[in-house]
Amino acid sequence: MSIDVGKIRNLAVIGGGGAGKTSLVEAMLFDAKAVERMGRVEDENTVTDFEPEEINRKFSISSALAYCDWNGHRINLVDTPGFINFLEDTKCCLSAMDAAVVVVGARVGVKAETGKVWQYANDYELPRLVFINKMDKENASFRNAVEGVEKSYGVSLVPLTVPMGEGSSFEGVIDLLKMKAVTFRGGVPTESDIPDTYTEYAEENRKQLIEKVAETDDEMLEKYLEGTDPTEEEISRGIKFGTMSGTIIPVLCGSATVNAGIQPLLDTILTCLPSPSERAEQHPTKGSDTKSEEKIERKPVADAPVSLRVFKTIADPFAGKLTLFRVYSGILKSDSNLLNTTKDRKEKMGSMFYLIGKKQVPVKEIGPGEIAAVAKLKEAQTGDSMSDPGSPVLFETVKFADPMISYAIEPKSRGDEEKVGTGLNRLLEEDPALRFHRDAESAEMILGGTGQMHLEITLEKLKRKFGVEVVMNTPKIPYRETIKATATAQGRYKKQSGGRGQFGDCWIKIEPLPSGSGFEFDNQIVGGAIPRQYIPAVEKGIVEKMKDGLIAGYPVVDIKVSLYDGTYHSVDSSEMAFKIAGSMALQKAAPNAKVTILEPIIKVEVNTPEEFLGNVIGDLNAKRGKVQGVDSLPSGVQVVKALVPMGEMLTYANQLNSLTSGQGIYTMEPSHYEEVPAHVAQKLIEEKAKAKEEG
Ligand SMILES: Nc1nc2c(ncn2[C@@H]2O[C@H](COP(=O)(O)OP(=O)(O)O)[C@@H](O)[C@H]2O)c(=O)[nH]1
Ligand SMILES: [Mg+2]
Repeated sequence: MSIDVGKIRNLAVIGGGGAGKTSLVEAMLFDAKAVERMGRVEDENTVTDFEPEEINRKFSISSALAYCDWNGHRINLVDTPGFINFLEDTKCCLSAMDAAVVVVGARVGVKAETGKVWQYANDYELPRLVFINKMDKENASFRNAVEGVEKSYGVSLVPLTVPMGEGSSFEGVIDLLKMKAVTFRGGVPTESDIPDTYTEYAEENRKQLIEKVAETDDEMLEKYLEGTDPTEEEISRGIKFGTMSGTIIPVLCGSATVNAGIQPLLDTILTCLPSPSERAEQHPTKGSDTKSEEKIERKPVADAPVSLRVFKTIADPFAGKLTLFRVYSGILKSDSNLLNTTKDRKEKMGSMFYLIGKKQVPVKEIGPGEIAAVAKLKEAQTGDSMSDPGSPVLFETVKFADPMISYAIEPKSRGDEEKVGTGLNRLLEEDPALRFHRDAESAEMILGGTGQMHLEITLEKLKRKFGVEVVMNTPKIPYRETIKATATAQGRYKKQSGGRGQFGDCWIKIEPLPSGSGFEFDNQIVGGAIPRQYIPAVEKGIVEKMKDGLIAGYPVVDIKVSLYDGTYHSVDSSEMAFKIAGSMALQKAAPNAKVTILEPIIKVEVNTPEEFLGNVIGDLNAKRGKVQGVDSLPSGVQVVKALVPMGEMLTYANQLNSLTSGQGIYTMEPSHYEEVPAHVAQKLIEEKAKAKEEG
């Protein structure tokens, strides 16, 4: 029997690296008796950090699933990575969930990475709770952490629990709905009356809670202002309604590692976050019928054709591939035949499981709104839709960011090229942020990803899973070329000795276009100076030449080419000849067009304690960066925003580490292209010339 859709909660646990997501999932699983023992990240035995690369580094690299049952409900959890290098996976898993729990450390508060995942949750319009974790840590401050979230994301949080004491005097939480104290002794929670010392504090906070809830409903607010408090039921309903519509974001607090404040969190997940059907009412699952091409919606009901979407793939060289998916409609039975609508291929669903970390729990039927895994699918990849072949539906999918950085790689021992290729292609299946290709010209293997650390870990996995060692060579910066002046030129290709001749002749004008415009081709030939059938050939020749670059071998962008004159020969002219003429014309126009090189500029956000602010800014300036502004968070953390050339940021992770004694973190995203300074341009042109000489 599949699980009643009204009794399911699907949520991702998200937040910055080190906030305590993995520990929080562990505590929830333990309290709900899904595991017998509570593991610790330090002891390398948590349920959701099980890959060797995660265990060694003591942080999550890849999302992991788990589930528990609480008060007759099934809670499906995804523990996600928080580190900037691994957020594409987080983004994709979030797309399959109905809600998020955002974990924030009570001492450190929000970080640059928290902002990223918060934005993803906004993009999917996900209802969310905030959990302020690590209340037991020295210098923990519930208020600072809450204010940090409110100020950074422009929201107002509504505390449902507040701490009793902070840091070493932290003894538990007050549940403001039940008006009870929940303390913990040796990890066991005990509910009791609120101690006298905390009564006033509890009442004050409850009053604020009621006010904020009343504000969500005119009728309730009117009654409240007249002196009638809303009933318990009205409060609960108000919070749920507010959370679902995003007007309220509840916040709770506690400590994952001492198991404090976790049960109120589990309760709140049931009462405030939506079931798959509630979510679907507000946020329907949209797709298109691949037969009729009509836009359709799929509702999470049992009595409907099956449809699902794959949100993650795990590659295992021995056990084969695991495909993680969510069923959006109908009941999926093992061994049924489905159509992969993304690939238009049929596939049989073999044996299916629920996952709790790496443990697989076999299951025969998966109902609507449920999350599960299936082994050894051949075709299915992350993002694919699958459905009943009779009612094919293709769901909207997640768009992944382009890689931030690429390196040329090569196997340590010659002859391992094929092994590297096969292994990496398998890893590509499980990692949507990874890109791998062979450069057509140099035949080099190019590996692209979110940062140096991402690629290093990928190569570590390649070695562990596929037994082949690889070294990273020079990073590839995606420079571009463009022009700054208008120029005209003739391209004339003539070969008329012996056999059939070749003749093509064209005149072009090239002009700069605004940044980001790409390429425009304007055919101004009138009166047949070049016959119509040869004009596309001229354009083709120009486009090919643009790919090769004009001065340093980088693709040319943002130019307009007008073809305005030419001549032809009735026998010797051919498409080939005009293509060559087009490419010659562009090369000949180059010297007068002031060709320059553009470099990618990256938007960087650095978080650092105040004492290192000077170091960080000085270093960004030395990297030709432009600091746009500095904000400070309530926790004292300084947020520096800057625009910096990508070429200067390749090893920033390590540099920031030493600039800030390991306390700084950063996020990056591509911004735009800018002209490189003359000395950099010179260097790139020389490199190209040298590469040409060496052949
Ligand atoms: N003192 C204290 N440490 C915690 C708490 N939660 C997590 N930690 C520690 O913080 C570190 C990061 O925790 P982890 O769960 O891996 O964070 P994640 O990166 O968000 O998954 C680990 O050393 C945990 O033991 C907490 O509530 N109190
Ligand atoms: Mg983790």
